[in-house]
Amino acid sequence: MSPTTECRICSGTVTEFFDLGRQPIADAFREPGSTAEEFFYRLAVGTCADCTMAQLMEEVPRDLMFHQDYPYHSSGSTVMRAHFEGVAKRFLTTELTGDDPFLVEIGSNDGIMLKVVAEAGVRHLGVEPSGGVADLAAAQGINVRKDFFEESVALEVLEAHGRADVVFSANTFSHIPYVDSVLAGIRALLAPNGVFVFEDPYLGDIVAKSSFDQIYDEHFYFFTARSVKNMAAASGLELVDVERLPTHGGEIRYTLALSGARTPSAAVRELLAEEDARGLTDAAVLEGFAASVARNRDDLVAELRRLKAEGKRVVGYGATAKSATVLNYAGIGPDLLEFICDSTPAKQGRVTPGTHIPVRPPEAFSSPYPDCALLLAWNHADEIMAKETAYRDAGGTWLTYVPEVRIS
Ligand code: DWN
Ligand code: SAH
Ligand code: ZN
Repeated sequence: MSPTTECRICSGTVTEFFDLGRQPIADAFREPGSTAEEFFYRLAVGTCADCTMAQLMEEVPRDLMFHQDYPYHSSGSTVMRAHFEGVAKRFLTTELTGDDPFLVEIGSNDGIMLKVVAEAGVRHLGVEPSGGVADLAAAQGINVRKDFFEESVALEVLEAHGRADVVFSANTFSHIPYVDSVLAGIRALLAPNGVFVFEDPYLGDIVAKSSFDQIYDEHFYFFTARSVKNMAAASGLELVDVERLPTHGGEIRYTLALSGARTPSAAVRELLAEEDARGLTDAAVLEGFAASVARNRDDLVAELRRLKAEGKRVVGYGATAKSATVLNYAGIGPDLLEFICDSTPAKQGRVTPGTHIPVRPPEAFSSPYPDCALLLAWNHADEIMAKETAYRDAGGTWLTYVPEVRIS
């Protein structure tokens, strides 16, 4: 019998379909030689028989993940900067054209999106609990409240600033287990015709691409149109639009409105029908995913061992949060991966959680180039390949593991 737990959305029964073992906090990069005890939990994922929501079986306390030293800086990718500039500009010409509009962002990080809204002189507020990244946004003139978004915070924002025309959240709503409080807060905060728009990794893409490393402590939920529709309905909100996005390996931008305020688009109906036809959250499909991930892991370890036996130097590229899952699940340490290069100053000079692989600045990559690079930031492949053409010209190869293990 597979383990079960209670659904965080509807109290139904969640049945586990995949166990990724004992895992550390994905973004807890450590000082080398630190003797402080590492926090570990069991990373496993299941789906609810009633509302279909895919979710983690265990919750990691939020303060252990999101704090002053949270190291992920959204603005580290040029492609993501352009993406969020596009998001902001679209809001500025659609939802934010009324009299003195107001936008709230949940999880504004270093201000990658709000910068554009602030520069346009539009009223805005970011709610961001991680102090270091919140300070980076504030230093650019962006209004930020250092807090976890929840109902009580939403009511204070409402009191101080009035109703919001848009509540936006990227790669954050899926990080928050206590959805009832968040949606109650959003419902109170939204203007009668306001929208809650959020972008998060799509379970349909994770399954199709075997991108199992999207599963880690911060990613508590794995949304589908069906599960989001069910979740929204329970909170007096309605799914009125969906849009597939290429970001982070395949995401969906969901738009919720107050129930009855807007007419759901054809795209919602079409995606629901597509998910039903695929049987996206059926046990057989999810068990097939788990089996293909286990194969993927075995292939990756075999490839790294082969390269090592041939005396080849292999390094990692991009010390992502996702890489904690793949490295710990596959047992890949400094014996197989010499170091990982990463452009984020807060990660450099540290070692990876659980596996203790050194993280070095990008310059380490070329001095001298390795024989092979494991592309851990596979979702930024185009951007990274474009800036590292000299590596391939020098004979270097890329090792990828999503959707399958491949050297190119
Ligand atoms: O959902 C989340 C996403 C948005 O960001 C968070 N829970 C945490 C984080 O996840 P991640 O660390 O897996 O995200 P990325 O965007 O895949 O991380 C890319 C990493 O690679 C960063 O550490 C920066 C680095 N990088 C680099 O060294 N050179 C990135 C690019 C584009 C580069 O050229
Ligand atoms: N929106 C950015 C950041 C994603 S990283 C982007 O798409 O790149 C996730 C962010 O959510 C972190 O900055 C984290 O501090 C923040 N976060 C986590 N829990 C939150 C909560 N309950 N309320 C608001 N922000 C939260
Ligand atoms: Zn449920």
